[in-house]
Amino acid sequence: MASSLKNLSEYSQKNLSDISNKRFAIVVAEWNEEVTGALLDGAIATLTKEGANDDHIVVKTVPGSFELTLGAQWMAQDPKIDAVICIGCIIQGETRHFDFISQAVATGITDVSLKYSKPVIFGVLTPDTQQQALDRAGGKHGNKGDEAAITAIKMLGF
Ligand code: DLZ
Repeated sequence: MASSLKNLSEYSQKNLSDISNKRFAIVVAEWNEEVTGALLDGAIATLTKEGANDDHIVVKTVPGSFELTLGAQWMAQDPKIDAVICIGCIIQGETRHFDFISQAVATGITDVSLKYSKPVIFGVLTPDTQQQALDRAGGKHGNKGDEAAITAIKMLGF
């Protein structure tokens, strides 16, 4: 009966779970550093605001988004790490690099998450232009690094 159905909001977490004992790894791509650096700042600020201990956040860089998957795997295989956040920015170019890298990273991150049965968050922007990326890295559309951090916290409270 429609009247007995709950609204989705009744199932979702009312408050984010306690993360003071959780350990996070953030893997960040150096390509498009202006964007990924801002996303990283957003992710760290949000984790800290939500109660993560500074000492429980480890940050590692990789050269480009293509390398995020292996970096995520190296972090996820550490039993002390509870969640991994991958941050990258792949800008649509004139070559097919964009398609290959985006597809590989999305699939790779999913595989790592399932392999280690822990949240591995896809904090990767795939905009057409650098301006669109900046708009989502602390600009007019907010900071997707914040959202990646919130996603990790929500998954830890599953
Ligand atoms: C090669 C390349 C290109 C063309 N564009 C991007 C990009 O927009 N964003 C990004 O994170 N990385 C890019 N890369 C680098 C690849 O991710 C990777 O580092 C190299 O192909 C070496 O494996």
